[in-house]
Amino acid sequence: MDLLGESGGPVRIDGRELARDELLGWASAVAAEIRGADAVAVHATASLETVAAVVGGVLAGVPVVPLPPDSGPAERAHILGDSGASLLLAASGTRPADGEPPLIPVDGLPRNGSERTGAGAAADATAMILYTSGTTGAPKGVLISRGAIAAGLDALAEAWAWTPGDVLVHGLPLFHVHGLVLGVLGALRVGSPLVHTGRPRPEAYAATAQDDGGSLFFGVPTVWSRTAADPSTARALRTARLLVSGSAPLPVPVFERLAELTGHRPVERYGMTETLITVSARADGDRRPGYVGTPLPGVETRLMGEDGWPVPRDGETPGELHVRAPLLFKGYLNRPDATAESFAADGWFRTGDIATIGPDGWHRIVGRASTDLIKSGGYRIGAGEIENALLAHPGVREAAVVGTPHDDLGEQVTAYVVADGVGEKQLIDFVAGSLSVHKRPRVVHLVGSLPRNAMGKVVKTRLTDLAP
Ligand code: MLC
Ligand code: AMP
Repeated sequence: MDLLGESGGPVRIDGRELARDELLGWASAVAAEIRGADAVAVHATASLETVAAVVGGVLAGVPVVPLPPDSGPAERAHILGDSGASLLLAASGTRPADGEPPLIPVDGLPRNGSERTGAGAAADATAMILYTSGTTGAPKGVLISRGAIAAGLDALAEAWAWTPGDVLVHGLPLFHVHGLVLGVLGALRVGSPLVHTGRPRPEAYAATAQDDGGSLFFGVPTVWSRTAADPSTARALRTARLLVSGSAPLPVPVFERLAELTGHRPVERYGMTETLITVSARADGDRRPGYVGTPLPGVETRLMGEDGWPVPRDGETPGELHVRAPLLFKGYLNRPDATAESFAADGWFRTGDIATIGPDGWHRIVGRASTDLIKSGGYRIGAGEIENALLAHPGVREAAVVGTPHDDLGEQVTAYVVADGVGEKQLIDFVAGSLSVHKRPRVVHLVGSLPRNAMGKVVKTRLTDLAP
């Protein structure tokens, strides 16, 4: 099944631009190098090399494993080992560590390959293995099929009236659903030109609106709150067609300020690595602050109570959001236990998010079932992974990690640690030595003991009593 559209505009990443045909010629040369591999890892910097490598995987029908370029050694070794990637695609300067797969220097490949479609691969073939945090342990590999990506992108194109006439602008990381699947494959499937700003800086978005006719803008709430705090930058987005927010809750005051300054009521949408985007406001419809919209075409949702019974769609009673749709993932790689746990007995996917649904079908996300998944700057971060990283320090006896409110990032990673002879800053640096940058605790509280229940389990809701 083909994932890319038949034609389209150029792709610009951080100031370097390629016409679509050149990009596909380059990706086709990548495809020739990797064909037949079980999976390939891509050192996913914000660069044209990353786009050529990922599209090369799509053309060859080889599953792509994007590696966050700042992932620490432990995280990187886990992703490479667990995914079974047999090749590493990166720019020629990159040096694989001992035991890593052999490097294919993407920038050294010719740009004149002739394959353009990758139509030979089946709809249920894995297109991507995206690593994402669970509540405990190391990140899990989410298997996403070509068919799911095609269904998800087509549903979004319809909801957002996204056409080749748009210029898509964003600066999000190229190793998650938001920046990579929607933000790169979306543009290539719909055919709209893409301008990636390197990082999602509001001033760069504003410049693109003015200089390049940017019309469709993607951002996480942190990007939109930084934009709303900078009136002249925000006003430059008046020429846009649609501002889209997702990956974390958009605060109501940010929605309102953005509407006032840009003249656009932002479109909020809700999704997950495992489900792609399932619920969204529409380009031709209402947009309500605090609400994430209605299910996309082909998506069914329901709310389930803790007692296992459906919750009424009265806009007030919260329940766990379940999803059934053609755009769901295939399972977690090497983790049949975790895959089975994430589906209800009747086959619906359990998102772990708590929501309400109104009689008119509008969804509101009100929280998560577990305190152990943190959303900081739109990144999903598992408390357990950080606790394990802290416990690896010889001075640490106990550690508990939670998300606490943060004006700019929504939540920040906050650690409560019982330790001997080690300071807060040393612990933050210690975590940075094994995990990616955004997983470092922002705040470490050294405490005498952790609150525990009669079973000896840490009561995370009482941690903030120790220190806010
Ligand atoms: C960070 N810094 C720290 C620190 N943590 N310094 C000391 N101690 C710590 N604990 C440093 C950073 O390295 C950086 O330095 C500086 O502080 C500012 O960091 P920041 O506050 O994190 O800001 P910034 O780097 O600008 O990042 C904000 C952001 C980023 C919004 C750009 O969080 C981001 O790209 N988020 C997107 C995540 C995303 O794409 N999620 C989608 C998941 S898919 P320096 O020197 O570098 O400036 C998905 C599906 C869906 O969710 O629904 O979409
Ligand atoms: P990730 O796997 O990184 O995509 O994270 C998915 C999680 O992000 C979801 O389970 C939600 O908790 C959260 N999320 C995504 N979009 C939204 C949104 N618009 N509002 C609230 N939470 C969101």
